[in-house]
Amino acid sequence: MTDKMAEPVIEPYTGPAGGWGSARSLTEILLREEIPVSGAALLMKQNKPDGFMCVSCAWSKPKKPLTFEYCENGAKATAWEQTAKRCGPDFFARHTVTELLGWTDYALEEQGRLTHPLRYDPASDRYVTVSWSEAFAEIGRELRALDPKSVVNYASGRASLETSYMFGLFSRMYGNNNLPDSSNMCHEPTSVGLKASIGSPVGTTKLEDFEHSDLILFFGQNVGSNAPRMLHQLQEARRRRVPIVTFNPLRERGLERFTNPQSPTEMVTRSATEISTQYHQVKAGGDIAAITGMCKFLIAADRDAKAVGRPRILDVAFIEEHTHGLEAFVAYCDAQSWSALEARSGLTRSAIEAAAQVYARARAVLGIYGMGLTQHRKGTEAVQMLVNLMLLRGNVGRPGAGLCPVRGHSNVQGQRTVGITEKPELAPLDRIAEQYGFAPPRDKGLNTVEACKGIIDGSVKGFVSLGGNFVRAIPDTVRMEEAWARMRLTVQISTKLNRSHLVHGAVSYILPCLGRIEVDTQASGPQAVSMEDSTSCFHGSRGSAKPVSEHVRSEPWIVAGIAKATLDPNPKVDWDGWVADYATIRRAMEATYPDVFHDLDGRMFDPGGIGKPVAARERRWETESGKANFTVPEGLNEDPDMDSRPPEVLDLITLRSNDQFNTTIYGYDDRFRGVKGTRMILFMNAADIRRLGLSDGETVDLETHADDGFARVVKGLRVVEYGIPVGNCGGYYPELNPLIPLWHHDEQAKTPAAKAIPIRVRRAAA
Ligand SMILES: Nc1nc2c(c(=O)[nH]1)N[C@H]1C(S)=C(S)[C@@H](COP(=O)(O)OP(=O)(O)OC[C@H]3O[C@@H](n4cnc5c(=O)[nH]c(N)nc54)[C@H](O)[C@@H]3O)O[C@H]1N2
Ligand SMILES: Nc1nc2c(c(=O)[nH]1)N[C@H]1C(S)=C(S)[C@@H](COP(=O)(O)OP(=O)(O)OC[C@H]3O[C@@H](n4cnc5c(=O)[nH]c(N)nc54)[C@H](O)[C@@H]3O)O[C@H]1N2
Ligand SMILES: [Mo]
Repeated sequence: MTDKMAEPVIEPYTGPAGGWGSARSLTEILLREEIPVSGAALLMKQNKPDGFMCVSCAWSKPKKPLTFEYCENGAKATAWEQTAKRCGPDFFARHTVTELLGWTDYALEEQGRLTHPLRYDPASDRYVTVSWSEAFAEIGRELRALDPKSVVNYASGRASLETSYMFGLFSRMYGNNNLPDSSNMCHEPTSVGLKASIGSPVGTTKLEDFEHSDLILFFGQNVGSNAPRMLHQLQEARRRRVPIVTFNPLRERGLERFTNPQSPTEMVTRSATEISTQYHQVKAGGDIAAITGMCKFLIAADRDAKAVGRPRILDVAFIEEHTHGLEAFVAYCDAQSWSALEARSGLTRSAIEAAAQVYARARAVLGIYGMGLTQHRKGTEAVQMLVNLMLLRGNVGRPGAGLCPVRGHSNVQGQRTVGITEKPELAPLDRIAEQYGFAPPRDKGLNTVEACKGIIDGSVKGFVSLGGNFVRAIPDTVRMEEAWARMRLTVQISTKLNRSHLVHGAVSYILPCLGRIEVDTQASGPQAVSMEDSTSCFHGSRGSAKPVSEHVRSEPWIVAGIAKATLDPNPKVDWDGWVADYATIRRAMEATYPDVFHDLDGRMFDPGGIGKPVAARERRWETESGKANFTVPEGLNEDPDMDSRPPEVLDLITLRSNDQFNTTIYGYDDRFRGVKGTRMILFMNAADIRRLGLSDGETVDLETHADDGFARVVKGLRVVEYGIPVGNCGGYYPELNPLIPLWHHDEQAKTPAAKAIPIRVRRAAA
């Protein structure tokens, strides 16, 4: 099936982020999902205390929400879930799985919400309807027959704290710690890097810090598309004349200008707030070099100040009392030459110094970052380099200052908090053992990359997915799809049809679940769930839309169903009681994590949420040294092979458009980047286009530069001349995932390095 697409149009976008473009884009999606205007009233409940928490990004929910506390993309995510379209038994009767494999991601999800539990039927090559009891009975039988170590239980980051707690417990009672989640592809370098550097694996910033900050640094996060509600905090900061210094290879519209669609004055006068005051188009993978340059400047300036008795540049008192390792870090910075720093970062010394000068003057600095820092082979070191910069002036653990990793999925951080982790040391296994009277496995489980390796080598035979679209989101798509189909069992708990359902194992189930916006009624009445946002606040969420079908079930109900069918009964785990009343799950969570969830059930609807204790925010450093650590990177490159590449090899950045949520494609426009009607795009610098003998608008193929014996090719991309550094190019995720070798990941956190993939560009054969 082909999508109904107009001829692609590429023309520079001159408008701001937000504004009328945002209002138009939202109207289009409400119409397309056939949502009547009255249905749009649901949006009024989004991110409100006593309403539901947005299913899109994890950005913080304020204490005093705006009348419309949602953004263009959050509203699109709600519309996507609330759609009037249904993907039911008649659809699966009409289409074989082989046929559906030829459909685009867009076309698959556009069929609407899944309505019935489905089992793959090899005889007809179709998914057919089954009863829930049949589904659980066979899944249980299959899981019991498999070695628990050969099964992976993946979570995608959207499911609630309650469901995730049950899912983690199920995995451990079954016998493994194979609990990767989407965080493994996302902010794992944050969890690893921040933990080692400051002792807390999460950001130290709270929403109120935005009101006290006097400088914001922005590294590799595309706020306009991926966390648009943050634009309100940024706009407020700009009104107070707070400078915003951005490092990003692309000039992203949301980081340049914003018109608040909720401000009638701004909309009518078409006025916009300038967001970034300095914009540094760092090369992909050049942040370690850029930040090293800033630190080098600060250290030298501090020496000069000290020599002549002027106020110091470094926060000497903080460093003395709270940090470890400054000396080695200073030696490292001193040893780097400006020419190397310029070459690796792609920025001039004066540009780096300009950023450092603003930083040196600021009292309270926020360091905000996203996938531009984490998705590199040295992603953890890049995160830690930002920490170094912040430590030099004591910008951690005081009002207005702090590290602010912008998390992805709306509960991805919370899933880690309640035990979705392959690292046994991160789960309170002793307490779990005592609480539930069983011996949880103590061996390390599989993370995403290890799970993929296991699927390729055949050691992973079963995969249970709590949401997500794993096979589409991971690297090396072509190799992985082939291996994926060799698994014995694949079970997907999902809301919409996606490619991971179609590249199925021998026994394969799709279990349709309620989304967060829907009413979830159990024995004790309508239920609420909870989640954790990007600033470590827990919030309650209550759905109000009518469930899509009488056959769909809630995520806790489905997890309990699988658990009961698989495990021997355990009198200490009352799966049915939990499902009947989710407050009892919250009480169980509180018993496992008494310091974290004190009275979660009583307080989760408090305006602004309940803050989780974050030690580093209080300047308590839970590290081995007992201090905040300066760390020295192995080298300046975020990819150790960068220097040895032939000149025709470019570093490919995979990006999200303004019209997608991860592998969910809402449409084919990327308004802010001036692209309409296609996603098969390659953004290139004009000089590279000339140098490689290509021209703007031409069709090209890409091949990965790697000598591991695998040809990785994506064909048919249109060259678009774009303001991107020489030597870099950009295109869309997930279409370009077949180009990422599985081994191309962060060395420490194992996050796939999706931001600087070495590729060659070839003119497409005529
Ligand atoms: N609407 C919408 N919202 C989303 C999502 C979505 O797909 N759609 N996804 C959610 C998820 S799971 C996540 S993790 C977040 C992702 O949100 P982001 O962290 O913003 O991730 P990306 O879209 O991958 O874009 C990263 C940015 O980094 C820049 N960049 C690339 N390489 C480098 C580099 O080497 N250095 C620097 N400094 N910058 C670089 C890119 O130009 C881009 O602007 O958003 C979440 N929110
Ligand atoms: N090249 C490249 N690859 C990347 C990235 C990149 O920047 N570049 N980013 C990475 C990142 S940051 C992430 S987080 C991963 C994302 O990887 P995943 O989290 O695995 O993928 P999603 O696309 O978010 O999952 C979409 C599916 O989730 C299901 N779903 C939606 N809502 C619900 C719900 O409420 N409950 C349940 N049970 N299911 C639901 C729907 O069926 C939908 O089809 O991709 C990673 N892959
Ligand atoms: Mo993510």
